Amino acid sequence: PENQVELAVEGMTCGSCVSHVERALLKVPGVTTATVNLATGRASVLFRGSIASIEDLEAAVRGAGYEAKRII
Ligand code: 9UX
Repeated sequence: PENQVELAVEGMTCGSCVSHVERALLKVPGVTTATVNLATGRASVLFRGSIASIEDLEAAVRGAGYEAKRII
């Protein structure tokens, strides 16, 4: 089954930042969809909960150079 989570992403200032975060999330095994909104600073992620954890998602965002916190 797929899980959905919203992350608050801090530190994005341009459209390329959005691409960086989306790519980082999509590289995490189990992630199927990652949509990042620059204006709201939010990332919506669909992932297979048996493969990826929310911690994995947060770590990926941080690894790309941004801060992430679960909000929903
Ligand atoms: Mo350009 Mo957005 O360095 O960080 S990708 S401002």
